[in-house]
Amino acid sequence: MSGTNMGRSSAGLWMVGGAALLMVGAVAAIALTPPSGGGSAGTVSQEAPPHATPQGMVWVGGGDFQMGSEEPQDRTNPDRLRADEFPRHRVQVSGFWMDAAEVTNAEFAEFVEATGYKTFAEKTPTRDDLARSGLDRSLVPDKALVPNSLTFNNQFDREALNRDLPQWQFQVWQITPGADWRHPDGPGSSIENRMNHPVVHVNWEDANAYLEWAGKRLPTEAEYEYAARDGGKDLLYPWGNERDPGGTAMCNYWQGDFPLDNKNSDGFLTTSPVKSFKPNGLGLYDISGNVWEWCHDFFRADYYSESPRKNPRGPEDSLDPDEPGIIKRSQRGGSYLCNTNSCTGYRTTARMKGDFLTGTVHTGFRGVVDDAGYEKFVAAQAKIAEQKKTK
Ligand SMILES: [Ca+2]
Ligand SMILES: [Ca+2]
Repeated sequence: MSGTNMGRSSAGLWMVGGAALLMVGAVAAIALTPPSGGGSAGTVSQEAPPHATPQGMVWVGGGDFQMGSEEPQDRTNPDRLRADEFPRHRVQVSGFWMDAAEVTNAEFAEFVEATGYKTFAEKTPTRDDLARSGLDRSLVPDKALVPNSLTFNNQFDREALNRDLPQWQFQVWQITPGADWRHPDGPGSSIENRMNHPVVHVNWEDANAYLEWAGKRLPTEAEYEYAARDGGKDLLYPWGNERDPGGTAMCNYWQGDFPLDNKNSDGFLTTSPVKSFKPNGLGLYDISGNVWEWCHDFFRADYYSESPRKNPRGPEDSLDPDEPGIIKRSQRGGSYLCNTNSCTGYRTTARMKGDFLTGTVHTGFRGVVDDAGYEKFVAAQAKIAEQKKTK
């Protein structure tokens, strides 16, 4: 979106007026720090997969790469680089398989049918439920105690929109009772014609529940960035170093002035069917754009200065300077609401964070499997196939 994937628990969302918006804290300023490590891009691996590559997945051979952003020559910062992308540091990633596409509504429906699973957004939360994300339960208003999720408010007040406020993006988001994965835009909407679109309104726990069933897991942030960079290459975007080569949008993002004017030159105002755009060199579709994707890691804006070199799995706890008390997990890749005047999340190095209990209309996920988890994956898939047969 918008610079911040806040949580349902964000105070700004249920308090009216600028004062509430200011309560959520200052936007992280770009404090450009010198890159550490420096040097060239990593070595691209030719490592072969240790087992047959599962259907619908691609092999990402392990290797070594420079994670994060290089300090730009130009301090006007046209790409809206954020302080959490620094310092650039060397990371080694072991090989893994990654879903070629975001998990779709059709795939999520299969999981729900097999297990009866109910997502967080479909259940009536208590104050204690919502407080699990770190929110002071006394701040939860009654109106949040109904099944709900976050949607983009197309009807926002254009006159009142003030983009000089910190976290101004909160002004175009709303808690929508009845919004969930089957009703992406709220009651009355449906996924009937969107079965091949990415599933949305799933929180971090919902994503993990699906992946546990499928014998997969969420990618770490390092795995995600390494894969988006086509195996650790020095790329600003998954397809190269130019955003719109030949004037063509290479992923589903927002063209025009967010949130006032969507020129829609890529043809999709909201989600697109997965695989509507060309994949990157590894065969990964929508690894930028369409919907944000949950990663395994807790989010900490300062993690890159202490990240271990080999297979980093994120910090022990989260710290988002924008909302310090809220427990957040990392997200990657940007969405159909990203543009140069909002978050530029489609860049390979762009990081995002979300309250782990809150799904949104533009957040989904995909799974990965590694060598250590391969047997578990095979067993899970065999169980799914067996259950299908007995139906
Ligand atoms: Ca679009
Ligand atoms: Ca995506």
